[in-house]
Amino acid sequence: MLNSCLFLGALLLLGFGEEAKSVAPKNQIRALFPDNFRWGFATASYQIEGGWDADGKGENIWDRFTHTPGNIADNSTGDVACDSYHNYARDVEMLKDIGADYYRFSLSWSRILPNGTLAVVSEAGIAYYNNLINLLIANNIEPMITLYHWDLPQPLQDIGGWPNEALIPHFENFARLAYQRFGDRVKLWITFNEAFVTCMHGYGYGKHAPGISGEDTEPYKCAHTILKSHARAYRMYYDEFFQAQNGRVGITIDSGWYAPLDPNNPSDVEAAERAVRFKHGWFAWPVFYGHYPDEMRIFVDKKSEEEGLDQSRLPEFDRYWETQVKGSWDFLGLNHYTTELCTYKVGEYSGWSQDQDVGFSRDPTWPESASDWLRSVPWGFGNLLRWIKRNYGNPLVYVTENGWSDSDAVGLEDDLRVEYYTNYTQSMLQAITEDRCDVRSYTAWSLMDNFEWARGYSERFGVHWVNFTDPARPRIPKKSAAFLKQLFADNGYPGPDVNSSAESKHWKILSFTYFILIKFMLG
Ligand code: GBE
Repeated sequence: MLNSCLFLGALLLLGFGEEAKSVAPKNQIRALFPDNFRWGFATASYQIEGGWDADGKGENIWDRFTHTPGNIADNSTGDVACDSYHNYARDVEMLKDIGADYYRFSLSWSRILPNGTLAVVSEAGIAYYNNLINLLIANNIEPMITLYHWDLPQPLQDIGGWPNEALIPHFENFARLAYQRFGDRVKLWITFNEAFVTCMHGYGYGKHAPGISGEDTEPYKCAHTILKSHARAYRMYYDEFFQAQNGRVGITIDSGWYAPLDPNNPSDVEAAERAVRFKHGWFAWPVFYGHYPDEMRIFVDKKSEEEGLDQSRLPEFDRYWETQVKGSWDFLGLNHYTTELCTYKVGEYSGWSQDQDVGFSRDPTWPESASDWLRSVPWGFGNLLRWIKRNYGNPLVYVTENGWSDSDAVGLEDDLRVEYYTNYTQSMLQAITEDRCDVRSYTAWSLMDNFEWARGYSERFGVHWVNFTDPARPRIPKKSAAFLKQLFADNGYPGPDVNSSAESKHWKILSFTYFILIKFMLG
């Protein structure tokens, strides 16, 4: 009670508001996360492992895509990447050094099932993950597994990929094998990472593997298959494994925060709300409620009709699938990076990005990263968390990614990343402490620099520097690694030593005044 009053008082003092654009200077306030809050790092198989054809691994869509010239900014591939296939022990050492509670990594489907199906099971692939899992556990770091982080086996793309519902049983088989072989030790499962990106970038814009452009219908079909596959993997865990393994299964959904360009213009306010529903709601609404958000249904149905189609481009779940998909979560995984401004703008062609009638922009004053889509807008994070609380009934949230990119030139003194992590974790802390959002863990992206998809190695997201020209792929901690190590150890911002400095006396008096005030207000 005393602690939370002090914290509230300090927040009042610093003028935190719903859209506060500045945050407390770090280490000035005592602001701690709940005692059971957990900290970790994330990576993904294709981005770090390398060993693209090692020990019988099959070809996946990212192997095919990067081996086709012209697809990747710097013409690089993930053939070697961080070579974590050989360096995983070093990865665990870094996690240990930094004090991570858990490690979120993904399975390469074609390392385990070279053809994507149960026809061939690679024991070498399974052994790689067993070694990693065992070493993590030996070091008291909990494994959190993402089953699918974008690297579909090529043979499954050859039958149509995610727009084809034939993939549902294939994913179910892969998930079952993973539960069978790792589930005795792994208790946290994420079925899909950012299905939005798989569907829009892979099958809509064509900027990610498999490089298909078909924005009008393909992403909607892709999302539909993925939601059904997720639901099957979730239900099957409860039917076949939960009793023996007692783990938890969720899905990771990505979303920015979408704010009105002009908060005093009602159509901008509506556009922003529609944007969150089209982005986060596309996947989360079915998982919580069994159907797509009403706004999506109304907009896409209407446009499909105007286009003279005899059925909507947005598919529907029948009764059976509605009950399968609805409630298929134990926790909500959230990847959040940035914010965009929204205004009403009539769509120009057919497809998800135009169906919502929203025009997007960024405030030029928002600090820039090395990625054109990523600006630092800390208050957007808190607003998204509060939106999630309001719209889904305060679900248990694990933040499964959040991070910042810079260029090679920045090197080890990554001050902007430190600033980003400071400001974003404080915005999250405010949502937890003040607004009671049920967020229980935070995962930084990423443990180390890695293969940034279509951007190759030109954008670095790591808190460890990786030298990609050295065959040994050495990793060196950046300033941000030291910063997060301290943050994890302190479980927040412990503030100045209250017994020593003169400044602290001033804080004590102010906090006490607020404490009395709040106590008085609360009766
Ligand atoms: C996440 O995506 C991913 O889960 C993770 O794998 C990734 O490394 C990390 O964030 C950082 O990006 O040339 O038009 O394709 C835009 C975050 C691609 C959302 C980048 C795809 C941001 C969606 C560039 N975007 N990403 S291009």
